[in-house]
Amino acid sequence: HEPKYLKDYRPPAYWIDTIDLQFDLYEKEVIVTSFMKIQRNNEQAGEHTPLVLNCQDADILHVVAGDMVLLPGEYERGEDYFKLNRVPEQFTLEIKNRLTPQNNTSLEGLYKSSGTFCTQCEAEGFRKITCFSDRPDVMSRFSCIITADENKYPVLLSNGNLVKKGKLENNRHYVKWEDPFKKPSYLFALVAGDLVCIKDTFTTCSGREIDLHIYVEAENKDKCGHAMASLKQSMAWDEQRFGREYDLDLYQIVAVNDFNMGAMENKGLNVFNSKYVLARPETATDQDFMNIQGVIGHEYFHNWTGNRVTLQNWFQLSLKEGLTVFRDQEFTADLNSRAVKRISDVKNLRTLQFPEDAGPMSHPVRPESYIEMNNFYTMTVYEKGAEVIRMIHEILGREIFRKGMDLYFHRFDGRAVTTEDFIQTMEDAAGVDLSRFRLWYSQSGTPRVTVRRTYNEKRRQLTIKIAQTTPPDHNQQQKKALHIPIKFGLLDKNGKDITPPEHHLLELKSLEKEWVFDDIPSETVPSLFRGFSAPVIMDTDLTCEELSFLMAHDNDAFNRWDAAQQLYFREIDTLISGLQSHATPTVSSHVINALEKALKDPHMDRALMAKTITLPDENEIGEKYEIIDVDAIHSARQFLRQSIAKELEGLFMEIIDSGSAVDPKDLSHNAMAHRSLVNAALSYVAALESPQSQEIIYQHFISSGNMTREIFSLTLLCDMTSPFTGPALEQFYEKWHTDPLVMDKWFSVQAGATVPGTLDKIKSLCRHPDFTWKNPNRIRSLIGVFGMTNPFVFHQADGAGYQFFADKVIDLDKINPQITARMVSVFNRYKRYDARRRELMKNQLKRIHDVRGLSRDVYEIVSRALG
Ligand code: DPP
Ligand code: ZN
Repeated sequence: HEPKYLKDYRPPAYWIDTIDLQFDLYEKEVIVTSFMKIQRNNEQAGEHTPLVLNCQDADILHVVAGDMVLLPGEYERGEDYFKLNRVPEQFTLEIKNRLTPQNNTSLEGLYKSSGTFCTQCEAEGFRKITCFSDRPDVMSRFSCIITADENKYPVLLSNGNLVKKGKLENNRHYVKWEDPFKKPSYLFALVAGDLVCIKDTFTTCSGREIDLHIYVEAENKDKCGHAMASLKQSMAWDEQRFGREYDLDLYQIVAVNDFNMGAMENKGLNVFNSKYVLARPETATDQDFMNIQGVIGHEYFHNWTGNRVTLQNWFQLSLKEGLTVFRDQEFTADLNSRAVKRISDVKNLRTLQFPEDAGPMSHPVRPESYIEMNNFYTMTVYEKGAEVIRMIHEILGREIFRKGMDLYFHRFDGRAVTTEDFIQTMEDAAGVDLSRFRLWYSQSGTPRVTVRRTYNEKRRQLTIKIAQTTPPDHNQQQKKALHIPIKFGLLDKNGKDITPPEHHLLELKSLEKEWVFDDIPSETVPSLFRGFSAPVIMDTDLTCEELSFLMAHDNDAFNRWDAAQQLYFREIDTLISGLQSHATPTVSSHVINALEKALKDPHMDRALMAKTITLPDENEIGEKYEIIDVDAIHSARQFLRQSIAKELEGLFMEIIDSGSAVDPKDLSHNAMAHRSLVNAALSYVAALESPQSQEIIYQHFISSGNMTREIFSLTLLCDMTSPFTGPALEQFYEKWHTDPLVMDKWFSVQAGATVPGTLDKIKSLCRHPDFTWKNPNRIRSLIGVFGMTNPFVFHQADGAGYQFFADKVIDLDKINPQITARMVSVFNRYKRYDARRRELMKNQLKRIHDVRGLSRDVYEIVSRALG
């Protein structure tokens, strides 16, 4: 398990200009024939440089170089490579090999999902299909012939355009696909199955008509409307916002049930986890609808940021992912509520990326080494990477940023490039110096930014001192000052914005800096990092009164929400200290007052109101502490929730009653916003734990009319000890047991409960006939939810949660290493718990580490955690 290093990158010794593939698909095996035109890269290699191709699991049957048949002794075959010691400057190479996709449970390379053949090649899966230079800087023109039984596999797809098809003997048929665009092997795709096709078209800005095809299993035919509408929205948005037009005449999406990731942007043939395609209001929540729109957009936007301009090597992953996440965030923000989108993204970043960046897996946005590339599809590369792009956007402004993007596409279309190329282009387009800014790509860790004020009454002068520090970690012992953009505002005591126009953006480029503002009235309140303008942890000297004021008056919606969050954190912190010293807890009146004011605000958007009244979750709260006291956090949060519920019950009931006015099938922003507010109110009412409140939730459950209401009320019922819980779970099961995506939710709500007996329940659910270790969505919905989002049960003091989890990790690694590596990361932060839990978790890590034949994926995570 040797690491690869960015510093060792060299351009390839050989180019592969074209590759013509043929796949003969049979029930027991697949025969792959590959015909490549190879050309030496004279800048890197000479006549003595061997040709080395990546090759894993492939059973080689036949090799022809030029017109010579090579016998096994005439080529070298290692565990993961194929080698020819002497080759001419230009030659052709044909390799025939055998695969057994039906035994491939890793879901990487060619595999079968519910009877459909499909591929997943990113990052390094193409080498599991055939021998190739499986690296993104080798770009080739691909063609692909597929032959298969016509009854079992009427649909045969690959990248690009269909150029030929016909019948063969023995009831078989064939197709030939050609992709006119050169691409790296990670963008290759093949699908063969018995699927139905939903068709539509899109006319591009230059008037070309593009065929849009979505392929799904027949029973899902009526669940594709939203995905198709989202695809058309994506195509139109990329034209309007970035001037990018689609390039092929056909865009295909296939939904499969078994998929490790969310979706994959293969050129002209996206393969999707069915979770991000299929939706009807009865089966999918409003959040699912939003996620589908976002992921369809994300994969579509990759056509320019990723496919047309691709990566020089995998260390550059954020070049396409950070940029494409930024683009999909903007897409969602432009089409829906910008503030709601920003709040969800920041919450996600704080709950998942900040901890990653403070733990053993911490790495820069551009990592410097990896053992298994799949482990670096991280929150840091994706979400922090998107924040880095967003900061550039903030510094340059929208128009100059667009100018930079145009130049980037102009310079690098058809090429494999680096994050440095991107930054350089932005500098050139904008005429700015981003030399210090580049540190965001190379330095890991979350900066802490401290803000301190002094006000001189006499001179009416406000001084704001801002300082930054990033804690040292295994990547860098000494951290440098980053270039941090701070969107800024000043509010006078009536809430009027009095920001001097030249100070809407403060740029901190040193360890500390002071800004002095003249002629500022007393009681002026600053608003910092508006819209969360940089991915930092901020520490201010704002009082609770000032936070309540910002919550009511800031003209930045994100900061209004964030002020509420800070108030909750402070309150919970006080409650936790109280619990730890056995004092009688009480909730401060200013929190209740601030909430009441927000709930009575007639102008506030309901979706924002829902976000504002929702308390931070237990993982988010834990993040604030050096040593995480899971029990105290759970109790303090519960206590706060119950106290708010008791004080404001009347208001919550009014909101719940108003919910019946909304059509459950309406997917407009207003309807979704209303439902999210009703759910937030229901959650408070559930906290009352009275027989009446249980009755209200149950009534809500049986009369729901859509999945948003149905699953939320079921979640609340599962989290209480109530006579309604069992019957509700049974009714839900009866109604939905034939729909796998809905069944995932049924598993999740039970895995996330904090009532006594939850761990035993989860153990028995592992033996449920509908549970399977072969389906990533199912594993994530039960084991993933338990490990990642249920800290109270996972960290139960006797270590039974850890033991169970480690047992499952060890078994699952033999089936699907990629998913297992994700799961095992829950142990990464064992040092953040008390001595006893720390020891218990460490023991499980050691136990996993010592398993014979552990995958590279899991080995890398576990050895870093222990290291
Ligand atoms: N399919 C994954 C994504 O789109 C990896 N490229 O992010
Ligand atoms: Zn992506």
